Amino acid sequence: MPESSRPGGVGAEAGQSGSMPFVGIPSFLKLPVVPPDAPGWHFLILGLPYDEGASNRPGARFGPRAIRNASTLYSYEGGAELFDVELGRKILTGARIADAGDVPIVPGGGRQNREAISDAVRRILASGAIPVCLGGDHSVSAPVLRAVSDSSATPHLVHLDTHMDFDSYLPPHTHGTPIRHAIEEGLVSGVTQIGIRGLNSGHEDWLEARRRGVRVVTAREFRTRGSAHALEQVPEEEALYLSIDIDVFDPSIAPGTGTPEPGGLGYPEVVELVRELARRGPILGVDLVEVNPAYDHGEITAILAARLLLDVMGAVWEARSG
Ligand SMILES: [Mn+2]
Repeated sequence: MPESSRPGGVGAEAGQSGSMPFVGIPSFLKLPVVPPDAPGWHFLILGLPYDEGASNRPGARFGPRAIRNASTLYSYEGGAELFDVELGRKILTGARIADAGDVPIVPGGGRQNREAISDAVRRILASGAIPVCLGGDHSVSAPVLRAVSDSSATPHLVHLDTHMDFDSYLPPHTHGTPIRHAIEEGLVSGVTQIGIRGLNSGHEDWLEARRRGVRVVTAREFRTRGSAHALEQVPEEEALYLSIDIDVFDPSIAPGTGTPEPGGLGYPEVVELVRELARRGPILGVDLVEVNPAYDHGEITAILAARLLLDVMGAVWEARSG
């Protein structure tokens, strides 16, 4: 086992650290699996295999497993040697990351599932770690935000998505409604949406979201005016929560999702945006939702999701470490 294994990483005795990506048990990055309240971790990965909020094509319940499996691509040397050639430096050096497993979702669980999600996130926050949640459909963001706003500051929500998720047409607690919940319940201090496009965000909902102070940067605006314009919408020196719906990306690079929409963002500009966001305010928690392996091809969506999560954690870690 190489000396450089991630601090607290999986022991060589388990055949995880130092093994090839295709060997071993696919926790996130093949890191140790610990309870959500395990102390001493900087980031805890939490799977939310829930997709009963899907309004159309289900299957995002298999997202956490697909992302974990894809993440093993980056697990050489226990994930401790993440040298980013483009940055010219290692990322996540010294960061203690573990996998807190999945929330025990049950079919038809409704409120029980939402409470179980909030409970697990509360436990992670109480342990001092930053929760990094793998969806699941986007309805999971509301119970996650409930836990975040209970446990720490009420964050400003930065929401990367095709859709506004501010729907008044769908029943409550679906993946089209988490942003409405977050605002109506006072779980967030404000919302900035980036990447919005397509034909499935209703006009009335659009108007109402604007009336409630939601700042919207469409995909077109983002392309033409750049990430600087998007960042201007995010208040300075406020705690942030980052919710990334994988469908914010163009379907050509992220086909594995329930409601793809042409004209989406590319990977490099999203990573750049995330780095700048992390410098702008402390990021209290993250979710990445709507990866649906049933519609994926060549695992490209899952691999994109896994890589992006490493970038996000790397940006948060770098901002935090100064
Ligand atoms: Mn969404």
